[in-house]
Amino acid sequence: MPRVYMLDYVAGNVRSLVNAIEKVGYTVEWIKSPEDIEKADSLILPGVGHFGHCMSQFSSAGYLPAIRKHIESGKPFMAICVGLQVLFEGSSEDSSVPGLGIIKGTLDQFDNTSKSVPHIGWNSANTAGKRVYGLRPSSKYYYVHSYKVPYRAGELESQGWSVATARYGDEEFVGAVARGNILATQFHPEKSGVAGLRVLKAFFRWYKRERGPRSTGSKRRRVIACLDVRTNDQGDLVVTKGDQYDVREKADGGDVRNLGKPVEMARKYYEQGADEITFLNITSFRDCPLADLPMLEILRRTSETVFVPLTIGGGIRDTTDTDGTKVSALEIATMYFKSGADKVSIGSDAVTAAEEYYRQGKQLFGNTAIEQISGAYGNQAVVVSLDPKRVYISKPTETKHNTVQTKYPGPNGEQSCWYACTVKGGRETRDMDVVELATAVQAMGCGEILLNCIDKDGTNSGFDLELIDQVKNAVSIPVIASSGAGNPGHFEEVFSKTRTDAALGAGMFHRGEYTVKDVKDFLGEKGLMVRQFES
Ligand code: 1PR
Repeated sequence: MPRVYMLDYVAGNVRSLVNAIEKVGYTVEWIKSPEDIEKADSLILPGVGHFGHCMSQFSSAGYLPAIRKHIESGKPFMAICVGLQVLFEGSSEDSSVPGLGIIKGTLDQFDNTSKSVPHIGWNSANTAGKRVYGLRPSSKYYYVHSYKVPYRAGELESQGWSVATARYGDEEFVGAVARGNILATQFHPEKSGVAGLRVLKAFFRWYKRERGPRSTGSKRRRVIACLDVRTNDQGDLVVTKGDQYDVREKADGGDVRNLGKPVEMARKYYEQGADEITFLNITSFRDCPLADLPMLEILRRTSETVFVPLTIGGGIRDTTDTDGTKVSALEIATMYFKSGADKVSIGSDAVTAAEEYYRQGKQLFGNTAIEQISGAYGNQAVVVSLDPKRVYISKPTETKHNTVQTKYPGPNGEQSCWYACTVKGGRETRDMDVVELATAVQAMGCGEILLNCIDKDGTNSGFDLELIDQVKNAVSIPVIASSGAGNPGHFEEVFSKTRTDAALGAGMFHRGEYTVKDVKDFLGEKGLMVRQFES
């Protein structure tokens, strides 16, 4: 297989990119020093994370002159996400560090007053009719970023760049640029299903032939399939599903419900058109060395066939390995990212961190798992999973917590409730409500909230719209509605009645009652925009 060369630095999920490149027929050779760049006849700059962190890493490892030289020599060069951003002159994400300055212009942050930031999801890369590396106006590509290059018509074009644009809310930004030997995408081709693989294929086809490209030329609802994974009584890692978090069969000796194998099920949902796959490791297995965690192998195998974003949750906290070594949450997250995850999801540890945040008068010290992981990999890589439970009260003044006037009265006719946060899979309830938790984790650098609901989990009775409204109104980061989906109509309901950014289903897919495609077809029929799966 022909080879392409990729820069090896701490840049989030590079494994998925390697898998995608292999999928389109090439092998990846790692660049480990500036001297390697000189010898390489192509260069791929992957990137997830922080502009300043990324530039400082290149600079301290002595890569900057070699990257510039490579680009100027006319050899093929491809950059992805932060890789695109560093080609510009600078970014307000870190104004103390200049970019490479290959392209004129600077980045700024999306405005979050009327939309969720980061911008996470499927969007266009519109080339206004020009042919640019397989980009199609009808295709959707996966974006995850807080900073963007604002698009000003004609500006980049006048410097010879072909530009593909996208719109988020009322902001138009640069989705991809190409000129001569350079292709840079703000979206992740390796996470954009067949449309993304087509871009990689087109770039590498051009690269292989060593000739120029033939021409240099609103928001979609995300449907997520979630797999709760745990070890069953026989010691096998299985997909399970609870009713209000109880995953044991009511009969048959109360065994852990076994609904199938994680890797195979993830692939099935990807092929049905899932926009993302989430694995929640619902019991933390700590009886083997961390490096041998079975979940790492599951991620590695899943990322070979699943080309949409993967999130992994469960057990992400500072811990002690079986040999007594202390291992930080950041190190655990790094293992997951290296194995193919794009995001990590933190549950119990986020509640503990939020309690400390309030105890310290809302001060941040940079030492929580959320701050450390988002500092290294960007806030889009950190999801916090909330496991709230309804607490009914007869009137709002009875509690200090943020309450909801509910349409669904409690057992004694109570018309108000608040949502209490829980830890350890709902086994312990804390004196903190969801609004307090969501706003605290947002301040720490969490980029997205996975909003479960213990009362609704496994009930097939629809999402808790009151809970989703309360949290969505409290934060500016994206919210994923979870728990209670029983049919495609529930997805339509949550998307049309709340401002949720994504919705997740589990049991209805696992039991084979509906496919992800059924849900997306139904949403499409109802006039809601969804990404269609391209085969
Ligand atoms: O606390 O950081 O180790 O993370 C543990 C993670 O495991 C948390 O994200 C927590 O939500 C999850 N978890 C723990 N115990 C359970 C359990 O079910 N016993 N599962 C559990 C949470 C809930 C959803 C589920 C939706 C949709 N699963 O992810 O998929 O409710 O279900 P439905 O559509 O069938 O209603 P930490």
